[in-house]
Order: sequence, then structure tokens, then C-alpha cells
Amino acid sequence: MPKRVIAKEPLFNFLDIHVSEIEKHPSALQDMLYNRSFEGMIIREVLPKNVVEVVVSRLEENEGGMSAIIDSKFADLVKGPLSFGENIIFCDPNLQQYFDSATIFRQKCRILFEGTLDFEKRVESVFQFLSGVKKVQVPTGPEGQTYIPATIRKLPKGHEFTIHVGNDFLNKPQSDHLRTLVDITDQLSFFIPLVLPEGGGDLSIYGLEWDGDPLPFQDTSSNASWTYQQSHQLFVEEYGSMTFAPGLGDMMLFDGGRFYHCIAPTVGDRARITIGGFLSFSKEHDAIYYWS
Ligand SMILES: O=C(O)CCC(=O)C(=O)O
Ligand SMILES: [Fe+2]
Repeated sequence: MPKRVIAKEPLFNFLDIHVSEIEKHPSALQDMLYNRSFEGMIIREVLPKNVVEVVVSRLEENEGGMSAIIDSKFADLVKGPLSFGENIIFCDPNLQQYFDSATIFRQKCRILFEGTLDFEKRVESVFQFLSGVKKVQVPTGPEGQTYIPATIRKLPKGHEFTIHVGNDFLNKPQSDHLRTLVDITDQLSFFIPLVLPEGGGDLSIYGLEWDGDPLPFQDTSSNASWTYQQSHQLFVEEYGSMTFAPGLGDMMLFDGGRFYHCIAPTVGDRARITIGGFLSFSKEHDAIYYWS
């Protein structure tokens, strides 16, 4: 096990603010990504409760028309997430299918939120306030295709996100094109809970940073990773951890690029559902890109 313990108390600095206070933090994204003055924030009510209710009732009815683009390659195998919209990390490196599903997702997502708010505009405005950067956008592919702004992730009973780290994505062939656009120093993770399970489903972030090498518990050929059961206690003892449980509609925004993290297995019959993605600055720092 690598010895990269961050010996500070508390382990991380996190802000907990209401969305109405975001203008008080005009360089939060730069501070998390580059100045490293804090590691993350919970922004309350980025999606108001009534919006979450409408979206969830549509998802319950017919999965918001999203079932056509469900991506569950690994869900049963590793008890991982089922996602609506293809996540770039697990897609074919030529991105053909990824771009196709991204186009459909954007249409369906607009319908899912219809009459409430525009999801893309909402997150773009949050990232604008938190950086002072006006241009916040979903990347465009080499032939004008669209990346996916976010994916909707569903964790049925007993499913989890095994321990992982965001920046190792930048070593994968799937990121060949994105690497030409973004500052690869770091990416942030963001997600918003739409449905919370009866138990479990919390985010744990460990005091261990990715150093460019795969860790022994990550089998890159099979994408298998240690389960929560196998890794959590060990990582808590070795590196320390902080655990977060954002509420419905709250945005969790954190340095998942650098720090290993996981989502604990869900307990009870209600599946956990979140919507989220990643963000980085453009190479010139004149724009922000977000994708999933
Ligand atoms: O709960 C989620 O949607 C994903 C959590 C995560 O691993 C991330 O945001 O990077
Ligand atoms: Fe993550």
C-alpha cells in the first residue's frame, strides 16, 4: 500500500453552503483544483425539492424515457451502478456509441426536467458563479458530436460504487480527445441525489491521493476493484476518511480527481439515484468543460 497519508485534522476542508450563497465563493473551483485550499463543498438545494419530486415521479413512471440508453455492463457483475446515458469511463474507446447515447440523453434529460428548470443551464450557472468563468460548456467531439453533460446513476439494493479515483481516467484511451481540450491537472466530481436509499449510499473520501500508478486493488483488465466490504475499513485505518450524505437536490462537488473515494452499498428496497459528472478547466483556463 502506498503511504500518502494527509496528516491534518479534520482530514479535509469542506464548505457547506446554500445555493443562494454561491456568489460569495467566486473562485471556489480554482481553489479546489489548483490552490488546494479546500477539497469540496455541499451546495444545498441546487435542485429545489419540488423539481426533484417532478423528476423522480417521471423516472418512476417510465424511467423518463431513459431506459433506451441504460448502460449496465458492470452492474450485475460487480453490483455497481446502472446508468442512464453512457459513462465515458466504460465506453468503447472510439466513442461512437458514447456520442450516440449522449445525443439521446440530452433530449431525454430536457424532457425529464420539462416545466421545471433546464438542468444544463442550472449546473452551468452554479459553475459560473463558483469560478467567474462565463463559458461553461459540454465538450464537442472531433466531428461536432456532443459529450454527455451528466449521467443518471442508479444503485439498487446492495449495489455500490467501489473505490476509485477520477484522474486515472486521463490515462485511458477514452480520454484521448478530451485531453486535447482540458487542463489535465485535475478534475472535480459533482453529483446530486434524486432518490436516497433507506440506508447506506454515503460517499466516503479517503486521505489517499492518486499518484499515477494503478493500486493493487484495481484490476485494469477486468475493471474489477475491491468491494466496499474489502476496502473500507482498511483504508480508514491506513489513510483516514470523511463520509458525506448530501440530501435530495443538494450538489456534492469535490476533488474526486485526486482522492480515492467510494459509495457504500445501499440498504433497503429503494434504489439510490443521482445525477452527476465531472468538470475541468480548458487548457487556457478561459472555459470550463463538464461531462460524464
Ligand atoms: O454517487 C454518484 O453519483 C457518483 C459518486 C462518485 O464517485 C463521483 O461523483 O465521482
Ligand atoms: Fe467518483
